[in-house]
Amino acid sequence: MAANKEFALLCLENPLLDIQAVGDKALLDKYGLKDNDAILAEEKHAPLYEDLLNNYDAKLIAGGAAQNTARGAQYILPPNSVVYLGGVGDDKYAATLRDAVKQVGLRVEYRVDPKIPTGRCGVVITGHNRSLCTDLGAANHYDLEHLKREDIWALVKGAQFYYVGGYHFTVCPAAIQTLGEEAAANDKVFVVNVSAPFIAQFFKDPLDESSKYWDYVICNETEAAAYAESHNLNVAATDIAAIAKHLANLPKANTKRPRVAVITHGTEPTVVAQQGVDEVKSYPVHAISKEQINDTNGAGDAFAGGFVAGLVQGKTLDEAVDLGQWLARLSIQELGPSYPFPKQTY
Ligand code: 26A
Repeated sequence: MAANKEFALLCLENPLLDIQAVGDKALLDKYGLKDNDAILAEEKHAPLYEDLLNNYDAKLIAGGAAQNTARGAQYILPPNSVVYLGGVGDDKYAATLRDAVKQVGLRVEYRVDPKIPTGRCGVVITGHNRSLCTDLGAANHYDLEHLKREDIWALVKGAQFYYVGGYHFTVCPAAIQTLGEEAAANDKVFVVNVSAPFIAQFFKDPLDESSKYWDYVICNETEAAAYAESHNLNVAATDIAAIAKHLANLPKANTKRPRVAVITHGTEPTVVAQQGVDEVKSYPVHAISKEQINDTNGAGDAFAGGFVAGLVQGKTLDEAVDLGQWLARLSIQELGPSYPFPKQTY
């Protein structure tokens, strides 16, 4: 059944400003970055941001994985469908983010920390790869107190779909658990995106604690492999179908909804497994020529945005996957995790 209430979808994670530039191997090597990865910044990465701005003609673009997804879902859905929560500072970068979300009509309810700057993500583009290096800043201070604040809690209560970006497992697992419990207790839909291999490796415990609440779990092939390894699954790290099946069949709190696991795989077909169903399905992506690709920063977030928008609209699983692939195809033609204007329709 399609949700027709306002702000049916509530998303939570880390609002970041992307400082994105085309780089090269020398730049990656200088900071010890892999060409296609997402990491938390260490001390040695501190000069990266100025380096990108001063020497690589970096652009400032709204980012934060789940905020990109929330913008994507609102891009598709009717006005006032999506609200996004996360922590920012009281600064220029936060103002830039507020401007960017206005363009698609996404409502944001930030926890504003007056003392800590808004988080930023250094994005180094090399070919069709992107390396993400995040200094979380104020995003790291999101807390349960904000989620439980009366006006915010009313939004939580009003929503029927929750989408949590996996990067939030590094910040406030208690908020994630609270949303999971709320979803399971009220038969709402709880969607988690694993978001990065390091979440499956180093934030395994909070990730696993939340797994019983997952109605939908989304990841890509590298996150699936990291999950298989960190959980000692008895399958090859490349056997995406087997990993999808495993994820789909983990124990579940709300037994009224069979879980669905969705694994994207770059230009390879997207793999989908359903709890209790033997057959694993695969769906070809919406291919475009290499020349049409601007960059792949945010491709997975866009997929998730289209997919959850489909869920909110009450579409079938096949249709929701297709909507995800449609939005991903649009996003990779833009600079960074962005969507085309004037708006395209599906
Ligand atoms: C905690 N970390 C590392 C992060 C992120 C992140 N969003 C939230 N938390 N690291 C990178 N990103 C975002 O991922 C998007 C691409 O998928 C970047 O801001 C980028 O927009």
